Amino acid sequence: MNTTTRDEAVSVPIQALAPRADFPILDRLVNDKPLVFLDSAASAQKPAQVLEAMDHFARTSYANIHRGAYRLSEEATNAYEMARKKVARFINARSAREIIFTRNATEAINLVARTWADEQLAAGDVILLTQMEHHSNIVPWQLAAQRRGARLVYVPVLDDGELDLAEYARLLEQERPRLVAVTQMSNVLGTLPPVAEMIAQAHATGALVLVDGAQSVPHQPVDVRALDCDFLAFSGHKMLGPSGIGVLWGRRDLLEAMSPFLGGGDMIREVSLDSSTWNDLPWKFEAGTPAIIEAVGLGAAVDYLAALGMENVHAHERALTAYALEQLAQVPDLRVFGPAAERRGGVVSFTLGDIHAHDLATLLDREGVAVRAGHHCAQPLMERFDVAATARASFYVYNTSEDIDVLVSALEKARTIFAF
Ligand code: 7TS
Repeated sequence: MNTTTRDEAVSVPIQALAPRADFPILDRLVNDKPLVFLDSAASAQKPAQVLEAMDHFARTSYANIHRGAYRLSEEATNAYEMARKKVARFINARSAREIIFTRNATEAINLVARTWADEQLAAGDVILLTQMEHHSNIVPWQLAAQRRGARLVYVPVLDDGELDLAEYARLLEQERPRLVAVTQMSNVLGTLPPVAEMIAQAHATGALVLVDGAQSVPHQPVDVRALDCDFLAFSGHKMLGPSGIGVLWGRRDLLEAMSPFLGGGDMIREVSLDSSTWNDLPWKFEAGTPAIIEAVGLGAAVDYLAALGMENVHAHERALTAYALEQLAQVPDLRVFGPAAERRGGVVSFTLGDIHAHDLATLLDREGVAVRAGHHCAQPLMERFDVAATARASFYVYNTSEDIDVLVSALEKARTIFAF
């Protein structure tokens, strides 16, 4: 147990992992205070390298893709497909054909729910979820279950914020689910469920596994071959890339067997008035003009993260989280949710006395500190912990221990304003 006091800890500050100068927005003031951005779990800030890659592409090579023989279209197509290759390498996919660009993680999960689930599930089949899922990994399955007459079963969350893994094993045996859909990191608790083991267990009972990587892919090495998952969903905007682009990775045989999600241009091979045939992977799932500029930005974000090293990103956030938990423990009346530092990613949810989380976030904003407040799109988890809302600080490559010091001072100020 680290017994460093706050003053001692400040003497060995944790520097940002990425050069802060790469992130122009971090220079701005908010309410006349320097911005302290602690909401990267909602969406991350963008380095100049990403902004410049998109700007350069739009200024020099932009055209619609897969559209014929002229030079610009060819350059744009190459740039778009190069981004796909970078993403494939980033998660160690066997082939770029397994990478489907979507709008975000939410759309990636909906794609699987609308195609694989609608085609494969029969009445009475079970989808196994967990109580810590984001609404994006609950609602699409509710809709699919309604369409197919399937049932949803949830793995409970323990008081310490961990999944009840004994119950998981029991539910696999008892319910024999067709699909397990689980987050690799809770966006509220920071919990890192042992997904590799969970996937092996699920496969042993014949279930497929979709991993919600929205909070994991941006923050730790994720290798789809080592994990041996069947689907992985994540969003560009949480990993230093632009909004408007996300990824579904899927096992090639599964993707080949699935029907298209949306119909339209680019996803077809041939269209007659009565019927159509489908394009090859991955284009079968990319109807219409995709997020071309954003794909280039995502490719640049992947380059940026790969250069930092995902092991380093993870270690940096673990250090910040350990420091934050230590410091927050010294704020009276502050309740932190979730596991110990060594068992979580860079997310800390908390309440302070009975101050409403939104009021707390507003007070913190006055000090320039941006945190998210609310149910974090995880209402079942809020209910599990019997709270309406929490405030949440989350960390990324540009955060420092000084950011956490500012947060803690702002929380102390909030306490005095509410005069506990
Ligand atoms: N899954 C998890 C675990 C998430 O945290 C989020 C977004 C999503 C899926 C959906 O991602 P999207 O890009 O499709 O919206 N989480 C949050 C959050 O915690 N605060 O804002 C968005």
